[in-house]
Amino acid sequence: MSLFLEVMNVDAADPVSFTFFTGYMAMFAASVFFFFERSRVSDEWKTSLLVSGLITGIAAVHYYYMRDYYQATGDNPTALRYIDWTLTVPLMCVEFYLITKKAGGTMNLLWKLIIASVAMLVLGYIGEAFHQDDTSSWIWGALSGAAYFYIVWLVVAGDVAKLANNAGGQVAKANSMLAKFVIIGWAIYPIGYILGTKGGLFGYDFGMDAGYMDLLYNIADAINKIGFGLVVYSLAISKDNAAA
Ligand SMILES: *C/C=C(C)/C=C/C=C(C)/C=C/C1=C(C)CCCC1(C)C
Repeated sequence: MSLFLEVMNVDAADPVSFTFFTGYMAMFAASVFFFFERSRVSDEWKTSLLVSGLITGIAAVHYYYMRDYYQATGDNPTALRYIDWTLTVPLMCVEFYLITKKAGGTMNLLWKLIIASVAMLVLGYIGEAFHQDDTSSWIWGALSGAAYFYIVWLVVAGDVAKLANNAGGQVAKANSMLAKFVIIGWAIYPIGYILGTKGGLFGYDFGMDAGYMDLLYNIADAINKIGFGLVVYSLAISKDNAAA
């Protein structure tokens, strides 16, 4: 067992290393699932399942490299992490667009979601990559948080929610599930940011190892990326949407 794990470049006693490895496997398996199931859903949902598989697939590739980076250096693979997010979070916005499209979801709304998510990530990256050791990291975190709350507002009460509620039925249900992921699942990231940043919250040092940031990010990624895909999948196979 331990030899196997050494060969695989995983330290089983280190929860960060371990979750990089299991995260990689989980993302990979989820992609296989979404790609195969794609052929089973009606035409109108095929793009949604493709996007779900791309989200977990892109994450799987990044996890493969992030695990190695962490194992070799013991540091946060910050750049790889943010490249992953900058590709996958806009794709999660595309999922919102696709489920509300029939009820009138516009490209304009999609762009609002994408721009807000990219702003959230760029501001967070600046805080993490350049200010992790100084107190101004909280300013970047707060600016990033403002973009995050704008997304929360869009999906809970703004245009995304309105469109989904107009569509009603399974679409409204799926949107409120996805919104819960955004409110609860996505909130894990700023917690990781605060705990992993020295002097990150109003100058208070939580004294946590930077590795805890990655541990929380890894757990959140698995919940959010696979969870989002599964919500969309259950919408696609729900009775309302059974292939005609
Ligand atoms: C698959 C990856 C996902 C869903 C990543 C989501 C990331 C966030 C919601 C990050 C949010 C942050 C803040 C709200 C403030 C601090 C900086 C961030 C970037 C960690």
